[in-house]
Amino acid sequence: MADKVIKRYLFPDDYMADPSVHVFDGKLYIYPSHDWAAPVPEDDFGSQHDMKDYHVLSLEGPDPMTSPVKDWGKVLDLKDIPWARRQLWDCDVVRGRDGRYYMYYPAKDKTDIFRCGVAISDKPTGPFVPEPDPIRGSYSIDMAVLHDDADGEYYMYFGGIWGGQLQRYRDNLAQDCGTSYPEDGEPAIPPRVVRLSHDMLQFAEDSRPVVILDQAGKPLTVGDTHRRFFEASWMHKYQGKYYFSYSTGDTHHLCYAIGDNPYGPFTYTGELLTPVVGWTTHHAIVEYGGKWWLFHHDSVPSGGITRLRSLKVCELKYNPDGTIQTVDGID
Ligand code: FUB
Repeated sequence: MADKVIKRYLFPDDYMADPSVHVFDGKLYIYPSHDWAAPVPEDDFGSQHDMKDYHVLSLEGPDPMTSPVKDWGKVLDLKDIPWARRQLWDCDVVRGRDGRYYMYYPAKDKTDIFRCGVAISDKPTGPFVPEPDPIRGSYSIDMAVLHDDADGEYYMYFGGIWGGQLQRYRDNLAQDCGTSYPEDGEPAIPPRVVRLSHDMLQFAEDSRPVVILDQAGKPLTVGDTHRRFFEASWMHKYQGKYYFSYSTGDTHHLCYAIGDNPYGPFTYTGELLTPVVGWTTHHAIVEYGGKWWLFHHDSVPSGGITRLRSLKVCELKYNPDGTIQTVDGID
């Protein structure tokens, strides 16, 4: 049963989506994708999401439901990234060991393959200076990074099927046939997790599959489209447990699965947010001011146009057993 929860459109001045949200030194920062009315025909690869830059937003007060939101302007531009050709999709930003801020972002390279870039700033508000090359061995989309307080390491979660190109890879190797999906009864294509190198600029190891199990301990299958992973990874910790959350893409649910360590496996636990208006759904979960918040997007303000999405926020509540109360995406 989904709860009707009061929500706020965070930034009516512009179309933004895919929020990643962090609190640095007590202040809340939002790192969204920057939507625009790109004149690109819509397709199943998401070509219509032809974003060209990133902005940073910050919350100028204690309450996400009412405090002003400040736009710090353009902090990274596609034209300044030597290796990238198009489509700056969902990014994330963390504070590194050296106190600088590291942005991880997907973009298609000159051969139209998604890679992960890194850009660095002295401040959480940018501007971010891009590294000249993408991370070696990186692929697919939707990077989200956990700085784990248990061991001090940084773990990146990534991947997305269909337009996100994750189906091209098996065990980190691109397949000759390009695109292939397992049969409906086989285990679903998993997102990936990888520990970052000490200098934050490369992978410290080969990425591993993020396995999502059902309550009986079996991996979710390809045909289980209302629960299996599609895109939009996010990781947060609650009472020592690791909550991996994601979108089911073509069935439009935001779901979560719980594990005991950053690598998983994770057990499917439930739905965070029922489908919103617009094809994509995407989110971040963060604790701020003693409460938990769900940041996400929908396409209501644009009248349902998929490539023009708007940021929203609402409170997220846990039950005493650690499960999350489902939020109604339509209100
Ligand atoms: O914004 C482009 C893509 O749409 C993101 O990478 C996906 O997660 C979906 O929200």
